[in-house]
Amino acid sequence: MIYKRSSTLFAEAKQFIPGGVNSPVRAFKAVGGDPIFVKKAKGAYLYDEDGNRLIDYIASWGPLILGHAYEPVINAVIEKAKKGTSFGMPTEIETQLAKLAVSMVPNIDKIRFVNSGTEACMSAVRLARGYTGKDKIIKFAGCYHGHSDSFLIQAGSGAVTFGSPNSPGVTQGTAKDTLLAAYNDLEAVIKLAKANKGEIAAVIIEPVAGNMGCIVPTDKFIHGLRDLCTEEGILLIFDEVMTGFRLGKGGAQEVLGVDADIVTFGKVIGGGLPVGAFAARTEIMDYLAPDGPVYQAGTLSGNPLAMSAGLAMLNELNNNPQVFESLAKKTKYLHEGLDKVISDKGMEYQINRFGSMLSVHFTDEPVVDFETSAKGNNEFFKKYFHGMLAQGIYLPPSAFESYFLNDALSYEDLDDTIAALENIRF
Ligand code: HOZ
Repeated sequence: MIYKRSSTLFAEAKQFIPGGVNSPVRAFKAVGGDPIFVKKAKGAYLYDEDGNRLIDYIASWGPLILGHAYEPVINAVIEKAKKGTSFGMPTEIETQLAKLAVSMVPNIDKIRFVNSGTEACMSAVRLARGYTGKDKIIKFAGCYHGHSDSFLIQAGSGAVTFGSPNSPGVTQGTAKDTLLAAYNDLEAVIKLAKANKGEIAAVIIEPVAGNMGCIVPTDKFIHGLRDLCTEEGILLIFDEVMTGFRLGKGGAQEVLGVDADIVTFGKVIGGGLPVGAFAARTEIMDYLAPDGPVYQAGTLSGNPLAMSAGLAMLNELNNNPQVFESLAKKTKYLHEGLDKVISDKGMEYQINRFGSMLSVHFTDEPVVDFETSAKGNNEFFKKYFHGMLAQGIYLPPSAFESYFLNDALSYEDLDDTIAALENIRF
């Protein structure tokens, strides 16, 4: 496949946009080469500026769970746009989406819409601090909760891809309130809670991590966190930006059987438009302005186009919950196919999977946290990524990102993907 026009467009973009991209991981720095510029997409396929068709495994990093340009979502947005694109005033559709989301997700009574997952997590932590009257938070190395200051401490995703998990520009003052533990290490969290007794507002976690590859929590860890938070009066925040409305109707809370105190959303809840949200029980949410003292606001929050995409998407998922099973089956099929091919090649590797999230790691050790994820052989990963790309398969361009399958993928697409791997020489 030829990617000439993409390279030309990238060279031009670099003159006017830092690094040529508006989100670092898109720049392909972790895998080398020039990024692909997309012209359009439909169903499971991306069509790039050079006229290539690619089977897509990132689905815009998660939102497009039913495939690209999904008709009910597109039609809802078009109809809404004809009536105006932004008012900065309340609209009925915000309540419709709120009502539906609250009915699908366990343990939440009210939800506030924002524009991105970053905003959702940033606001959730502010709310937790205001509600508890405490300052410190605990996060996990390799978990990514967006790019607000408190979270850029051992952050996953693009931050760690570029070797800057701690960003300049985050003050010592901010950093000192973020305590760090390793994922799946309950003892470490217990120690932090004891050493900082009465000072911790919240523990924030990706309940299934997707920003250091896909990492699954052990039962002991995730249930232990819940118990610890309850005992210590700490709020447990589930960052379900990736997992919400993807692992099941009720997200990771439902699938793992653990109740969080505050839940954040993004991606699927916006159906491919910029939406984030955070939600909790009434007593916590009523701490938010205008009812409570914790301030949070935004001109484009609850934007009608974004709400219409989110509502159409959640309606589809709510009415057809078998989609989650279908996706999990397809992901298992892909996992087993890749597994067989890589093991036949005699390589050291791990494949992690949960629901419709998956990641491939070239290491002999089980990948259970950031440290074990970082041991992956990036030279093999680069060969794998470019070998697949050359055959029209678009994978996340970093070993620290998860695949997000979409239900438009056919078994033939999955077979083509597995066959493509067979052709790669490492
Ligand atoms: N690191 C983001 C996903 N985990 C990438 C988002 C993007 O580049 O669009």
